[in-house]
Amino acid sequence: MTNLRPIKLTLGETEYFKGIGKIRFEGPGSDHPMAYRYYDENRVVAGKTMREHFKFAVAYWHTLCGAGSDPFGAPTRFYPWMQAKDPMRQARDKMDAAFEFITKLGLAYFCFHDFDLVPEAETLAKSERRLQSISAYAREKMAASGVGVLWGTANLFSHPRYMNGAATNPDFAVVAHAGAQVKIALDLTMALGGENYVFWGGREGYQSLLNTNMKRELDHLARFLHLARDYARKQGFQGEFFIEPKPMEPSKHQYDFDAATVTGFLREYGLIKDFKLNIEVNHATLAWHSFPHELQVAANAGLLGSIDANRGDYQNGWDTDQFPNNLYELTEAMLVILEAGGLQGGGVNFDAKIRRNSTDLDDLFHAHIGGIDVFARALLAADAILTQSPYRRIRQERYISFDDGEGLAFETGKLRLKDLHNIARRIGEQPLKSGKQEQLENIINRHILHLEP
Ligand code: XLS
Ligand code: NI
Ligand code: NI
Repeated sequence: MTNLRPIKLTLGETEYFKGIGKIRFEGPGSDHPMAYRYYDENRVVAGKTMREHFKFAVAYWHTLCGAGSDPFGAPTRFYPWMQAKDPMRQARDKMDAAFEFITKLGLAYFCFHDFDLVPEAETLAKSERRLQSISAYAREKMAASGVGVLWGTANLFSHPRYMNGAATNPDFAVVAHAGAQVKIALDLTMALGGENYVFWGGREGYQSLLNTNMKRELDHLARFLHLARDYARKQGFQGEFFIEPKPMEPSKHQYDFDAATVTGFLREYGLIKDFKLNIEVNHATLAWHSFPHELQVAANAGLLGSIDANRGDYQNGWDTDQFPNNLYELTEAMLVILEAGGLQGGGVNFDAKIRRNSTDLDDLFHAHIGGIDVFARALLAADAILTQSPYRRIRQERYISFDDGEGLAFETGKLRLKDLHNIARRIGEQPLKSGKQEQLENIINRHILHLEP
């Protein structure tokens, strides 16, 4: 399922981003800062349009709600859509700004947490009414603009009640509250025709093993995911469920540590058929993996569902969520995505925030345009590498000894350990074979610098 409806510029009562029109593709030669140089949504690459490859989404939390505060300082951005005193008025203003922003970028999707859309109220019942009211408003804006929901999720980490976790909280009352919130968020996602639903286990983990029964908490997490899946499927939800791995922050240790850990968890608890992975760049690097590594692990298991695009910082060890700008790294990532046959159900969500001292309205545009263009360039480069360079052949040739004869017999399970012993004695020490890493690195460099105009 891909939203291919035409995207129409959709303003509310106020135009928030005055002076910025619809961002258009102008080609690599353009000097216009508010234009795409590489992202041409209708251009077909490797059998699909760029729009279909990426399914770019704006992250409501960072882009519409992020005001620049950090643990050391107050907000630095006072966006006009954050000013209304009445919470529902403010929610509608924010949504007007969201649709203006998304449609000016010409994108077809957004992603949200329940309480990005409205502020959480004092009671669950009141929060639910607020969400129903904004849902009706969102549906109007979506119908007018053609924009859809890539995925929805529930914020199970900000409220103090979740300080010891949500589904893995040692207190059942909190688990029940989390369940209620997920039910409401699933209802909302379905009401908005959301294509997928995400679980990021922000505080599903521990601060100290001394007070933690890890096995019991993991059992609860699995039980909780089973309940959520059963409920949504019963309501007719056909989209994908994604787990978003992250090793730590805010917990010292997060149970969904990385792609391999989550894959093992899903297998152990019988969830592998209904859940896939949402791989985030900066979470991969926090786990001491590269982004392509995490993508490849997900792809190996058939679980490459979606990605959260951002980047970390080479010197800082935390989730800085900067906008992507590294063409070399993204080209390696696009190689994995293309060879895996693309993302299953998901797309590219900009889970990225502008820096605290980026305080102009147009900074949001520069950030997204840059991120979108670097993905488009990476796609073009990766496609060229796969189709016009010796990249595939070099890698394939490293494994040529398994293509026939005894290597093939090993691969297909026809040899015993004793056979390996006999074979090794017979063939003796063989010449060394180069891994050709530098040659392959040069191929990437050549193709990222050598794009046709
Ligand atoms: C935080 C996560 C979060 C999820 C959605 O690090 O990336 O933003 O994507 O809950
Ligand atoms: Ni994320
Ligand atoms: Ni993150």
